[in-house]
Amino acid sequence: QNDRQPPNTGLDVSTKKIKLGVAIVGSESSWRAANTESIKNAAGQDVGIDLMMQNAEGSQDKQIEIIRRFIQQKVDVIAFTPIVETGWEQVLTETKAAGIPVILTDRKVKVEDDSLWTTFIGSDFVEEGRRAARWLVEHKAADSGVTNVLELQGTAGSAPAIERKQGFEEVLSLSSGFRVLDSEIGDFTYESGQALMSKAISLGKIPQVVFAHNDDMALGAIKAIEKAGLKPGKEIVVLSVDATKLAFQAMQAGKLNMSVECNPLLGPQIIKAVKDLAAGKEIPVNIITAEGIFSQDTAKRDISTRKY
Ligand code: GZL
Repeated sequence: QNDRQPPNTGLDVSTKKIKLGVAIVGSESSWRAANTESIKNAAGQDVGIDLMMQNAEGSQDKQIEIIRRFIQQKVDVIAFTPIVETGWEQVLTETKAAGIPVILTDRKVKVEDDSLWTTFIGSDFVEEGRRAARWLVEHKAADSGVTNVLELQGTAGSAPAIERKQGFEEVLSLSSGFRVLDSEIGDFTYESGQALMSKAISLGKIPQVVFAHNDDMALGAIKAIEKAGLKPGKEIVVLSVDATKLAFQAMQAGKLNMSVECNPLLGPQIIKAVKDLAAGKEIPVNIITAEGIFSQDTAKRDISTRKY
């Protein structure tokens, strides 16, 4: 007597797992490591998800290759963080033709046809840039004359770099006491922050303030400032974004003045969106994470509550 198939009730009673393809940006920062871990953990805790995660190691071409492989593997949903904003039309046209919904996590794309992606889960980077500038204007009364700011940008063409710069300069332009003397392009790594800061110092262009687009570049810049015999956080004000544990440690040490929170713990929201999609539910087009700002005076108190 072989097992009888249950009558086909028409309901999808299959226990088929949802095949989720995730194309990770790379391993450029401690924020990224926390973001990747959050996605892995959230997927791993859900028995209904079969996670396939690939790392593009900072290359858009590799990320496109990974997405094409997911299409061949007939995944049910693709979630990825576009390394840069442009160059996605072709591959997203292919995912749409394959009927695979795409969740943008952390960073956005710029495409003509926004039906090529289903939802965005991440932060408001323009507001993060504004918050850094507002803190500066509120906490650092400009010295006599104009206070010069060195801006260390994240990966060229990436949404966080473009939008943090936009927000920072929008607020700074409202105050005559500050100006961005130089804006250099880094790549969110410690090494790029250190190299760009060393270069500015060796050219004799020592700023009163450094605004780094993420903590890893800020920590690299702090290293360069110390190597030049200067005191970061005192002789040179250092501002940053992400508010990782490393930033809290630097703030406790008095070397970093402030970091705007950018929440990497998107895993649970991504998995919920994936399940809702698979269940045919409507999901919001934008899911923006709530964030705050942290500075030296609260770093000691807050560090114990931090999860990344
Ligand atoms: C922002 C994220 C940025 C972080 C960096 O959401 O894309 O990339 O600020 C990370 O630390 O490398």
